[in-house]
Amino acid sequence: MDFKVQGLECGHCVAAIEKAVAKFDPTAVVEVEIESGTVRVSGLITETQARQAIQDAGYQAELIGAAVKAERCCGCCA
Ligand SMILES: [Cu+2]
Repeated sequence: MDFKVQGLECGHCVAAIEKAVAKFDPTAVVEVEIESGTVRVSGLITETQARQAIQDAGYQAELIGAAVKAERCCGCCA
């Protein structure tokens, strides 16, 4: 799953997020793209846990898939 995360600036931010995610799932793979502010989390960790982990590290996380889905809706279910 991919998250849009605000405030990512350097390797320390990445390390903080990796550490927080590892608390929930030590085998999870975290890929961070600082320039776009994207964090990809793969593993057994759930979306709720991953979001919680990123927030525990001090960042706001928004699931990208969900946002795209909402934007693409025709409006019938708004
Ligand atoms: Cu940083």
